[in-house]
Amino acid sequence: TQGQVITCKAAVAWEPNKPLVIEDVQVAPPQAGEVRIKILFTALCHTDAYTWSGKDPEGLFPCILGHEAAGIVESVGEGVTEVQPGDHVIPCYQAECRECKFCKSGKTNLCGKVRTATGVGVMMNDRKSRFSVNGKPIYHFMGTSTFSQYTVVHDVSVAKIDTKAPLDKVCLLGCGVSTGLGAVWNTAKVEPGSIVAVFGLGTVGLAVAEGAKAAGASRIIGIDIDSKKFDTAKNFGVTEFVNPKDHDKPIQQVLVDLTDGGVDYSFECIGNVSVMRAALECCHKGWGTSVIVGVAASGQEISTRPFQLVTGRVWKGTAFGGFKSRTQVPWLVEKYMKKEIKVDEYITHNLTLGEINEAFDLLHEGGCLRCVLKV
Ligand code: NAD
Ligand code: AHE
Ligand code: ZN
Repeated sequence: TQGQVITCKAAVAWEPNKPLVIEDVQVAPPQAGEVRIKILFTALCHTDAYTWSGKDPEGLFPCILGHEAAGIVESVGEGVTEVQPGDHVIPCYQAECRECKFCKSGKTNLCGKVRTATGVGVMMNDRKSRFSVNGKPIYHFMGTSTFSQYTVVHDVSVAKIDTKAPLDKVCLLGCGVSTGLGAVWNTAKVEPGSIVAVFGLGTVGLAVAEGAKAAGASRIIGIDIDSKKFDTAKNFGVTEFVNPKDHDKPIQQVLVDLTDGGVDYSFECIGNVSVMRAALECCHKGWGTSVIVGVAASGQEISTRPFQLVTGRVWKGTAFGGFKSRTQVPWLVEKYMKKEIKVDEYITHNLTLGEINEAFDLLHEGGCLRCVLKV
């Protein structure tokens, strides 16, 4: 198949909010600096649902969504040296070129090399898509487009992993689990003994709890409006639960009262701007740090009294938990293989690509953390 167009099945989002359609999609061969991957497993993340909803300014239609996956390299374009056909890989929506201003700064995991293309659904080389249906181009998404049996990505967006790692599990390290762990370890740098608050106990929030437990946090307070989340959350390290619906006071006040003045670290893992405010304001005066992980819709803005920051609270955000993707995803896979981090526990459902619309329905129900699709 090398050098040839591949026709395969992919789930195409033709329009916002309209059911995805399994189509025969033509996938062009990889050009210079590109890699074509046979995707074997992909999970769904809340961000896929967000873009599908039409609220993401970077969501262009028609497109192929999906960014939490694992597969095997099918072929590589000219000049690609770091992976070859047969390698097991995880596509990374956050690239790592190791040579741009961002990569060389030592201050961020963001990479600038291909970001201008991935934000508008095309490849960097010719600013065109490698996907088409009957000659009509279909946009890429987040530089990954994993809801397809084959996808083409930039070589700077491919993490090569241990061939012994189970792809139906480690696909989760392509987004949600890594993001939550990294938010704690890289962005907040939580110290032993800290009091931590986690807003939203989906996969990302539970991974924050897991990371906080590993970092030695003394109290991990989970906040969710769905009390059913609390039982599972215990297994990920959450030590106390608060349901805002059980209180008349604002949730930030409830937490300040519970913690003798506020938490050391808080994490917003929902994407709700009023919760982001509460997460900042429940932090301890003088040092409390709040990390925004959730993605809020276009047009939404955060606010608080500047006095909150003047008096020492710190507001931060994180993309992919601050992990350098190509370098550290293989390391996260190794940690999983050594049973140092959980992954299997986040998988509540397994379906096939053909059942993707049911999988999205599940994502909106409380009982689903991650649903892994066999592609
Ligand atoms: P999820 O939907 O599984 O989890 C969200 C949780 O928040 C649910 O348990 C829900 O009951 C709870 N919730 C909703 N409204 C609430 C409220 N007002 N107060 C308290 N709890 C509330 O989502 P997820 O897959 O875990 O993703 C969480 C967020 O993180 C999403 O916005 C996603 O887009 C974003 N995300 C960001 C990054 C990043 O790199 N920054 C990476 C992955 C995901
Ligand atoms: N396109 C959206 C923003 C989306 C967003 O913030 N994405 C996160 C990853 S979410 C993964 O589930 C991210 O890493 N952002 C940094 C980046 O470079 O995209 C919008 O609102 O425009
Ligand atoms: Zn995601």
